[in-house]
Amino acid sequence: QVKDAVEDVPGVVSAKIDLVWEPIWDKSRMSEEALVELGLDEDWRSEGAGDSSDYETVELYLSLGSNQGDRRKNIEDALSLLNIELGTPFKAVSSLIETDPWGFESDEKFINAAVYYELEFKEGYNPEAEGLMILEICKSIERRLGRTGNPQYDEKGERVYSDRPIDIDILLFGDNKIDCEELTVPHKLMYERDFVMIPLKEINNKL
Ligand code: PH2
Ligand code: MG
Ligand code: MG
Repeated sequence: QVKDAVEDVPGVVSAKIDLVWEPIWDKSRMSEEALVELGLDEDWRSEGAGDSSDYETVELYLSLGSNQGDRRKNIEDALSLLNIELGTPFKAVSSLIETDPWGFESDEKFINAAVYYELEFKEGYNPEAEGLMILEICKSIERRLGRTGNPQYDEKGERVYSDRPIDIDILLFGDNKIDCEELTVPHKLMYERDFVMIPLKEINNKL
């Protein structure tokens, strides 16, 4: 179990926060009328899925982190919104672990988690375009949950981190390699970060 696995990992305070995930507005539980009213009736991701063979399933792994405000609620809200925006409920979510800030000084500890989705894309889809679409979904949810400001860099061009209500990062998007200005997949630093890898391996220990 994760709880045993993380005990000796530096920086990981505890894995004893279990996720109580009560969907606030889980699409699958809403009536057709409610979906239409909220404009959620059209599944932009799973459109056409299941009825034809020219769609493929692509595995998406995301990392979630919060060290400001009601951290657990921020993570749960992010999951609810991701389910809606990605058009499908997640297939797996990790435990929530509490971790020390990595790469910057802060008194506010993080709660971190990982989540796994299976998305349907038309064969021959453009990974970069779809990756950027997913990135925009993540960014818009971050803003909606109160994240403000743009990424900051020091004189050397290194990223300077700060406290945040929510951070949603794309870790893996199928086998796709994306390297453009806005997005690098697989996530550049994921394998160096216990706060990413512990929840991720809990979902899939082959990663
Ligand atoms: N995210 C960062 C920088 N440092 N440290 C922890 N413990 N958890 C995070 O999610 C995290 C971090 C940049 O996104
Ligand atoms: Mg991050
Ligand atoms: Mg980020």
